[in-house]
Amino acid sequence: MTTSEPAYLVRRIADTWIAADETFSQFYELEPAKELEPQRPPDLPGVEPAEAPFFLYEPLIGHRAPQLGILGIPHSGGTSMLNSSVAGLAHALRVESWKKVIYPSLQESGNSSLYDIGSGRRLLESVAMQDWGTCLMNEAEADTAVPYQKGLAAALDHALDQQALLCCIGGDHSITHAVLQMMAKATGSRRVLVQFDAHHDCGIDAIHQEHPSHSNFVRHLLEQGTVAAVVQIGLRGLRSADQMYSHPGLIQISAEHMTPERVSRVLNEVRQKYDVDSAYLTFDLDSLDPGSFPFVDFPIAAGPTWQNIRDCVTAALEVPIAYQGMDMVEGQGVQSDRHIPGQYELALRMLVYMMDGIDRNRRQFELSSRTGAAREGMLSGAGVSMNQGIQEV
Ligand SMILES: [Mn+2]
Repeated sequence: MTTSEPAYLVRRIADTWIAADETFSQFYELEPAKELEPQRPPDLPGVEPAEAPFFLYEPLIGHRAPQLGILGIPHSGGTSMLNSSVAGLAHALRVESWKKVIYPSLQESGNSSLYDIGSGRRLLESVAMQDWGTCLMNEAEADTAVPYQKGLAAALDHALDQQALLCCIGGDHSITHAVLQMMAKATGSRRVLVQFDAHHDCGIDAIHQEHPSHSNFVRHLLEQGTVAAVVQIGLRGLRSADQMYSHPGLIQISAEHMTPERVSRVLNEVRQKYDVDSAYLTFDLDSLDPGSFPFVDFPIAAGPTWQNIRDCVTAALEVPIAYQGMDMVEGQGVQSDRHIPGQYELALRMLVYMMDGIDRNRRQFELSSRTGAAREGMLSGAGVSMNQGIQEV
């Protein structure tokens, strides 16, 4: 029989702090200590802290600074759907996440993680994450395109300062345009947008096309040169001729043709051909089949399976390009926090895979950037996998 020891802090009730061992089979009472107090979210102007954070998880003061910040952006001003509830997605996912509690580790800057008992994978184990709260909507700017500008700018600044990645949760898909426009970019840096979506979001509309919206922001990003290339994955459905769009920087992998291998190959080709050195991931929930997740404003049937799309997201994050942030958008809000449809668990599960994957990506670059030579070797060697590059370090 192995001896057990306190591994996770599970509760603070006044001066009684409770810890559990690795398997949650034994519980212990701990002496309160400064380093075991929670790290409070940063005080960001224009951002309201969450009433309770994602997964009820708070890193401890003794842990390292968070390297993945979660930010809600409850904006629906960029959608064409009347009375859309997509501003409520971040809240719905946060409430859903409270059913899957993650506890901070007592030994090191880790946590009790989440298990996907379908795939057998353990997720988020070493991810130093923190819920930063929800952007406040500036009523005075409600008619402008970006009424959440103040909060988003503060969160992006804080992320840059802490060398953390930002995970935004929409809102409609127009938030991706604002995030990419406001996110700092080194001079000469070239970025690729990796987009999971059923639609191409490149719409042309004789009247409204000057305003970036959820259905045309990709065209704006390409024409402004905000991104060097966009790789769209999961597209499907019929379009009329005037709904088609092409651009030298637009690369598409349809739902029928998407596989993890293809995503990997195309992104590696794009990295070389367009000389990109950074990436941003955006996940539109309508890329999931409406049978799996029907709570979107513009569903398109015959989507990929959950396993395929998850494996494609994972493959996209394994490509040796440094991701600088990500978002999830276009899911509807819920009527009542007490009756969240079961499908929201799937949206949350996808978010967890994205967070796990982007943190792996971040760590690969953190490791490799300690020795510039290793990074050079990794980035220039076609066909050299991330793992080989890292082992050389
Ligand atoms: Mn979209």
